Amino acid sequence: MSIHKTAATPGTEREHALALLRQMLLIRRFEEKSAELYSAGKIRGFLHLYIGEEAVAVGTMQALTKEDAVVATYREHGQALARGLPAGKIMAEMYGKANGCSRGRGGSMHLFDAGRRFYGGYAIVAGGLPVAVGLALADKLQERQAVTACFFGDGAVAEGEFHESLNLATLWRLPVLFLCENNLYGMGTSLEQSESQTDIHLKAQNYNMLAEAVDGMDVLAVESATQRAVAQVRRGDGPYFLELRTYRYRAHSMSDPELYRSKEEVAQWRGRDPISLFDAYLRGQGMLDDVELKALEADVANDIDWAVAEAEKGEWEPVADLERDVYAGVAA
Ligand SMILES: Cc1ncc(C[n+]2csc(CCOP(=O)(O)OP(=O)(O)O)c2C)c(N)n1
Ligand SMILES: [Mg+2]
Repeated sequence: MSIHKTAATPGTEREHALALLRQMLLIRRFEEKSAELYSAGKIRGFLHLYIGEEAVAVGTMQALTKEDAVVATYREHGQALARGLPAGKIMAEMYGKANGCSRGRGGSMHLFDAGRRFYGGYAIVAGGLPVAVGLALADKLQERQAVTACFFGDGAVAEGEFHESLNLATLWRLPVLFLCENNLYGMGTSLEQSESQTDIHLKAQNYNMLAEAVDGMDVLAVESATQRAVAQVRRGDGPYFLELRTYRYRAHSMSDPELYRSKEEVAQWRGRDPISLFDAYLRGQGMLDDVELKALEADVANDIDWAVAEAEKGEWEPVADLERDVYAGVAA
């Protein structure tokens, strides 16, 4: 592990490191609260938690600027928070309130914020990849110096859109950063049961792009690999692919009895919890102590309280707006 300062979090090395820790804690506490609110019936529909994968969203996002675009999946609270969407707008969205980032029409799986170039939130597995390729094509044609970062799971590899998107991105030398969150499972199916080649970055290399695997539990490893990859993409020679090896500690969604993996396996990965790992590293460097951690946790808890208050006080969209954004008419 070594700390790199970036434009996203300027300041001293220690300030940068604490900002990374704070972002990971914010995601973790936000999601723990979301699970609680889901059980209380405040959040409905689907809810897919990112707990265990925080280092991926936080580490990658450090290498992006506000001109860059982001496309994510239905497990995207972490990316949205790390991109800077206000926690209150995300929570209000999950409540289905009109002050949510998608006006309460998208819910947990469809967070969106065009102003921050955060283009979803896709419920369809691999659905975001062609969108990312299209965004990058538009940026290239309009000569904007932007990179499109596209997150997707290991499950997306089985979809035709994955292969079509990688192929076109190389062929047209598009500025896409493909970020595969390999958490070893697509719902209840393990990668080993579904793929003949489980080293996913090797598949990407077949499309003639630079690709590598990264320890997705180590926020600093993720950050430095992404910085290298983004620098390469910005050179204009085409896409780059990172396979981020990670693990989700919670079930696939809120209605999953988790019969497909052993408690021992989960415990083993919990031993490499990205937050605990980074906490231990920072203490070893003399950059963190109990007092500092307590202050960070209190600060994050304030943000979560504020987010829930925003969602609680938000209004429901009026019934009169029911047909707003509905484009199809009834045939005469
Ligand atoms: C095209 C399509 N097929 C099936 C589904 C049902 N489905 C929802 S999540 C999921 C698993 C995806 O796993 P992965 O891409 O590894 O992401 P993870 O949930 O592990 O983050 C599946 C099959 C879907 N949403 N879209
Ligand atoms: Mg997966």
